[in-house]
Amino acid sequence: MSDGTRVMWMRGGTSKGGYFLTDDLPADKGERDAFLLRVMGSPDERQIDGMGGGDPLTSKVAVVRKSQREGVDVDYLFLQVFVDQAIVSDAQNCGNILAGVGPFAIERGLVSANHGETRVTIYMENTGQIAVATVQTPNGLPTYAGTARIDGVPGSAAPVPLAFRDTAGSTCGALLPSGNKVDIINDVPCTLIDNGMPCIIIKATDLGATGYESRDELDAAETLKATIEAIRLAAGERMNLGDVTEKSVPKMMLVAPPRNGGAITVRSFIPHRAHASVGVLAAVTVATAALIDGTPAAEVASISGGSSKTLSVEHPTGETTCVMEVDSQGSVTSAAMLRTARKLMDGVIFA
Ligand code: NQM
Repeated sequence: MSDGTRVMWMRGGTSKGGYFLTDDLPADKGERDAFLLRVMGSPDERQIDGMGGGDPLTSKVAVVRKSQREGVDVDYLFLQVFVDQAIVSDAQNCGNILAGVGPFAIERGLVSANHGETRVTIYMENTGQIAVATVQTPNGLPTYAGTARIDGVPGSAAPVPLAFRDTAGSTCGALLPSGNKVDIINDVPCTLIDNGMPCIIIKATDLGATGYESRDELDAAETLKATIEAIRLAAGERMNLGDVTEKSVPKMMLVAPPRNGGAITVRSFIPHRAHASVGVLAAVTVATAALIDGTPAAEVASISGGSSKTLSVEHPTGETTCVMEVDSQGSVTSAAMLRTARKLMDGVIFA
């Protein structure tokens, strides 16, 4: 029997997964993916023979190493381990798992911490962009206890604010990869957009939904899901993503007017299961669409003026606040969001 492989299991935002050092994983991609499938127990709906929780939001992996890049502390590769298919995908980023990367990097000695708080600059390998996480390090080590609350996670924890810059076209090459604010796909007006996460944004009512459904209601809506998947497959090429049949992007975002004083309501499919809340970069991308006149998102959104805009994105389990900076042309230049993270276990895994 092997001695196992070092891993830390963490909650990052509203997701959960295994955090590995790059050097602790097989260098060969095929071997690495086979190993991670065994770690999570995929493919199997219940992931009974592994650590995954039978949900894409708990079947995630962060691979982290010290960065050789100027001004960057660590490189972070996100891997989505599919639950019921033998697929490990690096085709998307994950802003929730990102919330654990700063604390993990400090815990593993990749970054030396200050007494107080420590800014960790992270190169996100999936999209080639930078995020800055601020980690609470009162005694030169991360603390996970605190008073920050995020919807979708019970209780409170230490804040981990995340700041993003230049995320436009992260995967699709342009903010609006088709060159249009609105495309009609299968007779439905859609915005194809990528400000950190490739998303297709549709008014919920255009698909016969309200946009206020629960996660369970959406997961059970087979006809709606088939309509959404047909649009997704048709849009892949227009988003420069090629055949997206086996990809976890684009994400499908159904929008509606806010009901609780926020800016917009969203129900998302990631892409086949409904999200329990909303992804971080997906929320940033929806908020960006809401700031572009003439899009389905702008039609339902309620947004105040000013160059710094605080957009509360309402989702099935509460809301997520995005702070967006816009320039004089109204284009989004940066985004920030509050997350929290928690170290759950540190040890070795046998796979
Ligand atoms: O959009 C789930 C999550 C995500 C992605 C998914 C995310 C993001 O909530 O940045 O965080 O869309 O598969 O963890």
